[in-house]
Amino acid sequence: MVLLLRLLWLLFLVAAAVAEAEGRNVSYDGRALIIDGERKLLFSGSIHYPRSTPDMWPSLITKGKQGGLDVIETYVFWNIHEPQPGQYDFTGRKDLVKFIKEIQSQGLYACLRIGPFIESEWNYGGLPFWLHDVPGIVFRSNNEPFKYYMQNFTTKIVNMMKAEGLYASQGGPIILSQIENEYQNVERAFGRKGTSYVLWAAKMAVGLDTGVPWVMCKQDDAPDPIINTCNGMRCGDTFVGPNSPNKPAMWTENWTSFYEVFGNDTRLRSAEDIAFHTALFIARKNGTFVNYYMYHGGTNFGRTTSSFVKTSYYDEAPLDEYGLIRQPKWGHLKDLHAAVKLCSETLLEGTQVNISFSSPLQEGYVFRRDSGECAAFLVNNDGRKNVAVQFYNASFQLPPKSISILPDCRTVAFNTAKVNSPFNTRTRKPVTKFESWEEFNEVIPGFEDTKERSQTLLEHTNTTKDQSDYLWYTTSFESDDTLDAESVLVVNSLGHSLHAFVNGKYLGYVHGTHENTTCTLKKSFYLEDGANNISILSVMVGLPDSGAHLERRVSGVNQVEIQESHRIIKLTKSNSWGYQVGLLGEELQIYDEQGYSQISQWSNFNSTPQPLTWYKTEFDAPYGSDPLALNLGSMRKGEVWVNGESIGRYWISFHTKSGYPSQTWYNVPRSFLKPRGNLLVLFEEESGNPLDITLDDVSVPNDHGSNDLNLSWLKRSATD
Ligand SMILES: *[C@@H]1O[C@H](CO)[C@@H](O)[C@H](O)[C@H]1NC(C)=O
Ligand SMILES: *[C@@H]1O[C@H](CO)[C@@H](O)[C@H](O)[C@H]1NC(C)=O
Ligand SMILES: *[C@@H]1O[C@H](CO)[C@@H](O)[C@H](O)[C@H]1NC(C)=O
Ligand SMILES: *[C@@H]1O[C@H](CO)[C@@H](O)[C@H](O)[C@H]1NC(C)=O
Ligand SMILES: *[C@@H]1O[C@H](CO)[C@@H](O)[C@H](O)[C@H]1NC(C)=O
Ligand SMILES: *[C@@H]1O[C@H](CO)[C@@H](O)[C@H](O)[C@H]1NC(C)=O
Ligand SMILES: *[C@@H]1O[C@H](CO)[C@@H](O)[C@H](O)[C@H]1NC(C)=O
Ligand SMILES: *[C@@H]1O[C@H](CO)[C@@H](O)[C@H](O)[C@H]1NC(C)=O
Ligand SMILES: *[C@@H]1O[C@H](CO)[C@@H](O)[C@H](O)[C@H]1NC(C)=O
Ligand SMILES: *[C@@H]1O[C@H](CO)[C@@H](O)[C@H](O)[C@H]1NC(C)=O
Ligand SMILES: *[C@H]1O[C@H](CO)[C@@H](O)[C@H](O)[C@H]1NC(C)=O
Repeated sequence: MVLLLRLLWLLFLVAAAVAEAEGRNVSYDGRALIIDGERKLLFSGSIHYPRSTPDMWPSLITKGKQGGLDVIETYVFWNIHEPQPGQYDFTGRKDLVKFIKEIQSQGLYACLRIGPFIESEWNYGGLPFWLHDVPGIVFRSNNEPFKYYMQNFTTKIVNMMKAEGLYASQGGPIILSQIENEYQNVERAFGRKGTSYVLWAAKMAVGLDTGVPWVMCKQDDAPDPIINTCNGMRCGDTFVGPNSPNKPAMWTENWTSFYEVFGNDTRLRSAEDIAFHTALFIARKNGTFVNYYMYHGGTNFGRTTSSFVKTSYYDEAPLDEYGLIRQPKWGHLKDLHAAVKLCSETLLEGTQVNISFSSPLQEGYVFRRDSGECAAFLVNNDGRKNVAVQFYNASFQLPPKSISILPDCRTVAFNTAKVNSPFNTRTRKPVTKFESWEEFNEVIPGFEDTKERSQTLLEHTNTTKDQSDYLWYTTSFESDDTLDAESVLVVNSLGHSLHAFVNGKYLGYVHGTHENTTCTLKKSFYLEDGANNISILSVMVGLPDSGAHLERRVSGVNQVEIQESHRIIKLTKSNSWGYQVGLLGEELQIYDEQGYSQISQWSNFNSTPQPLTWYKTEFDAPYGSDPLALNLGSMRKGEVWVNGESIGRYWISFHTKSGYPSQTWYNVPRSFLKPRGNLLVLFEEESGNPLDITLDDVSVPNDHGSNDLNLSWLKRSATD
């Protein structure tokens, strides 16, 4: 008997395991995604795997799940996975499979936005730079070379997911995939080739046979069976809707904040505003899928940002840069999700009746099922006035610009403007001060020191191949002229910044902005008799990521002249130019253990900072497990490495309109550290002073707790 029971139990386990491994049926109709025959109303959050560290992934996903997410969304970042054609890298922060498996192990769904053009404030929009040099290539158009590489990579990713059984059709978590990205924004630039490219991309993707639906975001004419989805701030207002009655209304990017660039102040999007538009999208547009972009932004490590984008990414999201819960945003959205979920069966299976009130500024959306269940969304679009509305014989007060959610058409479970979650405040306190620094001054190359030569000024990115932010332009010219006259050196760059030296002397520095990358340096100097030497360091702050024809973008120095009282000497065409890609320190990799010891010229830093200087120090890991950040408030512009890993570019000297640096603190993941003797290296372009740098502990009180809205009473009455 016992044996028989055991046998039966064993059989049951085997059957359960088979059922587990068996695929789910993911499809859709005009109302929602359908998983195994059931319509779903899904909340999704963007968390990008390379913008955090693998040790953070489990807790980020857990906090998303606790916040009421059903789905985790990520892009796939082509240029970190295929740095050279056919050479792939899926290790460490690039371990896409591990990330998707973590989502699966926590019982959530995944949405894989392959692109492979992704924009995403990511270097070159995610495209590998080597594509630029493929003969005859035109990006994102009906162009054979581009289509070849796009199909090659997309296939690689799909096959990788299939091999690991990660599509829902195979029993895995991936319920949706995306091909291309906001293509409609640029489509017109390609004429008929744009239209045919969309058709090709759709056919190619569908042909990969993932067994789950594909979406195209911001592509109103997405070909069947691909679902067109909305991106933006206000899809409840702006979305024209699915392009077929058989497709559901989905919002793939609901921006929780804004991406930020160096030189700009932080723009905040309030929890109330996010909740309002999410509820409006669900009520007014029949929305059944909302993805928050970003739910966790994280850090743009190394040189991964696009032009001028800050190292910290969407720090204002529900989970901040360090993965700490940001209140009240996280809690308010969690409450919204709970309230909407109480309505979800009524929304998904019921029919909609609209109610009108005496003023058009108020709207009512009522969903009813034949079985009697009823859910209502009462909307007040008036941004200033509190309004009372009569609804089903009761009176409801609606605060300005708010939506009340009534899962039973009688009781208000949630109002988007009433925040129950407590506010929290992030604190940072210094835990490590660096007592001593060593410095190494970058060598300023002259024309004679360079190997690469050209009669003309070369385009910056085509010369560096994005192996470095830095490109030296050097030249030398004879002065046969009257001396002692003041001359003016004029250097124009198409982007992004430059430093100029004449005869070994530093003349100065200029930079452009995210909106206008062009910059011009004008500085006076005295010509020497005989050979005069000019060295210009052109600097980029990430490649562009948006717009048509990324392959044609140009930057770097495009004009150099010397203006004297009676004439102008143009050095642009007539002179021979010498080039050096990157810095000496980069070539020697002096930011890592092996590299820095190769430099014998390290000297103790006292107190007079010079431009273009490397600094290094060592430190022990602070106790505890709180996140850590470097306070670089005393520095100006450059890049930082910890134990050989770049934690990103910093830029303190580019102040915002209100007079502050855009970003003062820079994330140092604990997983980059060892207990003792960590190597910290900075390359400083201007003349920041490292003596005031501190390593700070970052925390928020009560990271895990939130005052949950107790909706258990409603759960009962809604199903009564
Ligand atoms: C999947 O589900 C859809 C909708 O419920 C249904 O039409 C379709 O036949 C199902 N496919 C399979 C293979 O079961
Ligand atoms: C992609 O291209 C590489 C060569 O770079 C080739 O080895 C591989 O088979 C191609 N993969 C696909 C899926 O076409
Ligand atoms: C940065 O600020 C400028 C000037 O205020 C503004 O025009 C621009 O849109 C902002 N850029 C971003 C990316 O926020
Ligand atoms: C939402 O769905 C209902 C059917 O339940 C339909 O009557 C209504 O027109 C839809 N609204 C929109 C904006 O598509
Ligand atoms: C309700 O209102 C929405 C938006 O105003 C409209 O698109 C929809 O068709 C209306 N639904 C019904 C059933 O009247
Ligand atoms: C509202 O009140 C009227 C009169 O008392 C009643 O006939 C009607 O059924 C009520 N409506 C609802 C939705 O309760
Ligand atoms: C880019 O550089 C290559 C040499 O590396 C050259 O052949 C090509 O013409 C350059 N392209 C552009 C657009 O400047
Ligand atoms: C310019 O560079 C050449 C070669 O390195 C050097 O001989 C010369 O003295 C330099 N001129 C000045 C004015 O520094
Ligand atoms: C961009 O900046 C440059 C140099 O500062 C200036 O000459 C140019 O007019 C600006 N362009 C625009 C479109 O503002
Ligand atoms: C929520 O409220 C119900 C009664 O309304 C109570 O039984 C339950 O303990 C509460 N839950 C929490 C977590 O406070
Ligand atoms: C995303 O949600 C926010 C509020 O949460 C809302 O303001 C915004 O309009 C939404 N985005 C879109 C595209 O609707």
